[in-house]
Amino acid sequence: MNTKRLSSTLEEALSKQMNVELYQSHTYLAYGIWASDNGYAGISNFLFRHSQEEREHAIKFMQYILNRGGKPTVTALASAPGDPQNLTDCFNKVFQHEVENTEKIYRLVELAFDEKDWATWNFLQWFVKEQIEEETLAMDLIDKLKIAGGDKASDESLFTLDKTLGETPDDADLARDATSENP
Ligand code: OFO
Repeated sequence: MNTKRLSSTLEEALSKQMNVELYQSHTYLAYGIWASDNGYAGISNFLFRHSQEEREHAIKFMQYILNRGGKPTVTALASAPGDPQNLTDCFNKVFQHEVENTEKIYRLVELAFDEKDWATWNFLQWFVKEQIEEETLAMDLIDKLKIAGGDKASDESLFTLDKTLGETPDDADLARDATSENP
């Protein structure tokens, strides 16, 4: 009896996204190594944690495909992108990676919608919310660096920024959780 509850198109697309998440993990690992090598212990800690999160995203896709009777495929990963030129470049690239990933998630949502596969559509909503958080987090990185003085930041403000990012939580506050007392 066929117990597969996913179309082959969605099975393949979700499996592809699992590998995209692994590549994101790969990328942040590489950026974390670059940051650590440049003496930014806090920023590298932030990026390593983020790399772990991306791996967890891949596991969610893997598990969902398996739960629906499909079989994901782990493919070869491309090399991680080269080292960023500086912190501004690093944070801009993190933001860019997240925006590109959001677009991929939206395409999957569209596909699930077109197929009227509401289980998959529902599964993907977790990722839609997650991407709002991740884009917010990446924008915060850019803002914090700008306030510290960007590429011309003093050693002292870079030291503080690095320390702050080492302690920054993995989740960003979302608009839906804001209240008038705590906007
Ligand atoms: Fe940073 O994104 Fe996964 O989904």
